[in-house]
Amino acid sequence: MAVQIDYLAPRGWEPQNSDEDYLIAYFQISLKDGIPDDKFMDAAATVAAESSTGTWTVVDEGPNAGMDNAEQYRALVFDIDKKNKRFKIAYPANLFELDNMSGMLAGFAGNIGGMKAIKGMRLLDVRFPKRIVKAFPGPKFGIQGLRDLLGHYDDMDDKLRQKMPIMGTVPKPKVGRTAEQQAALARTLWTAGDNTYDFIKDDENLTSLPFNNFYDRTKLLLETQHDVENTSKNKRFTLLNATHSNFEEVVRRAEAIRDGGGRFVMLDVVVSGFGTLHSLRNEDLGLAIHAHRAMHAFMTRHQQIESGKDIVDFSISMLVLAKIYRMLGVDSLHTGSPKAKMEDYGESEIIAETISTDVVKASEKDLTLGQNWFGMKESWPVASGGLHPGVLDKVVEKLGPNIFIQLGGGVLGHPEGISRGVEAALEARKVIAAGGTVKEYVKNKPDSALAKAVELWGFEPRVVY
Ligand code: RUB
Ligand code: CA
Repeated sequence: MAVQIDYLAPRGWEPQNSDEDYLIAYFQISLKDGIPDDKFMDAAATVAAESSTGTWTVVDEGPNAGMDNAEQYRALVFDIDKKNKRFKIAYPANLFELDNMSGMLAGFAGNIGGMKAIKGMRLLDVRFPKRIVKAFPGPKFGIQGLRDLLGHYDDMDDKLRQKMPIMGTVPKPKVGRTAEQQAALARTLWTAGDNTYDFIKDDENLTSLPFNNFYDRTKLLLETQHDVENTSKNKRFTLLNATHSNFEEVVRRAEAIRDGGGRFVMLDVVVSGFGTLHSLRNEDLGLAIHAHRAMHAFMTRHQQIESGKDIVDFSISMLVLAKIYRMLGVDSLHTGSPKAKMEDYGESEIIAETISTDVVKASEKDLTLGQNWFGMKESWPVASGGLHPGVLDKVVEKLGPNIFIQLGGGVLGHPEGISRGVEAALEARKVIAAGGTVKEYVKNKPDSALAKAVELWGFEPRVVY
């Protein structure tokens, strides 16, 4: 781990004007068995070296070696927490090509994952400086923009409207329906209850299949959407999955959505890659972008983060990915729902806050450096996975009203059928907006669709194993 430039900041050093001049990354590492703890500082310095201007050994320092720039643009380790083996690294912003996410990631989240002296490493968070935030497009619509697109609740006063999440369903079985059957389901969802259900969304593995072709589905669903809109006050969203490994086909699909009068294109952003998302956003087709995040767990999942023990795997937090996706321009992003996954330490709350507000404070408890977005539009957090009407007040309490709530099984599995499932979800939404609780409501209305949902599923989310 010999390095000739000093990558450790002097004791007590903090970056000045950090949001102007530095990208800050926050790491936790553990050392390989057999490597003594006093090598921790060397390991941290090597992370900074390898991810900025250095390498693992002393190299030629001759007149053409670029040592001056290497010194000037080097990253510095600071704020070291030896107990938890956490540290921060300050990268001078100009070490990076400001509008190139792939290039940046190859630095601060690149080769360092292969360091042999390290047993586990997690990139906990990254705080992007103003000039990098400003170099990216961000979401096209943001919180208010999507509410406007829906023309939602025109007859209600604005206050009530701001208290209501946007609600919709992913068909289950996740693959099975033909395009015609999916359009029929959309009509059922949109016309149930008081006709205010907002969206239907493709599931991640429904792309263009022999029995459910993307272009047929797009045409039929958007026709159904427009038909329903003609007879009700509210606009609707159809989140059509344009994901394809060929970017030209992604654009063709997005154009078909635009030409059919759609408002949203869905992209599975992890499997598609950062470049595809950035480029799709730059096509600026007038569509909002919905981000599903299948495969993220292969990057973000970890063990023992809070236990005080050594971490044993290599990962990048969902918080980091979520910040990147906001910068690249998603209008809505799956961010998890409280308690619905096996591990839960409040991560979905901090991620939701981070993508949907302008200034997020740093917090040691949440393992976040915070973020100033300098006016970039917000992305809507999508709470999904194991949700049902009985739990919605808790979800809104934790995540706030500016969220998408996706209920797949939690609507389609209602004991009295799909329409009653929608009714139950809409009842829950109204109760919450009025400041009530689901518990109270079902006590007073034991025959309501919501009460029947609660009889089956209770008041807690279903843990998705
Ligand atoms: C949920 C569903 C979504 C997952 C994705 O269905 O199909 O794909 O929520 O996971 P259901 P995440 O409502 O029946 O559980 O939201 O964590 O990315
Ligand atoms: Ca799914």
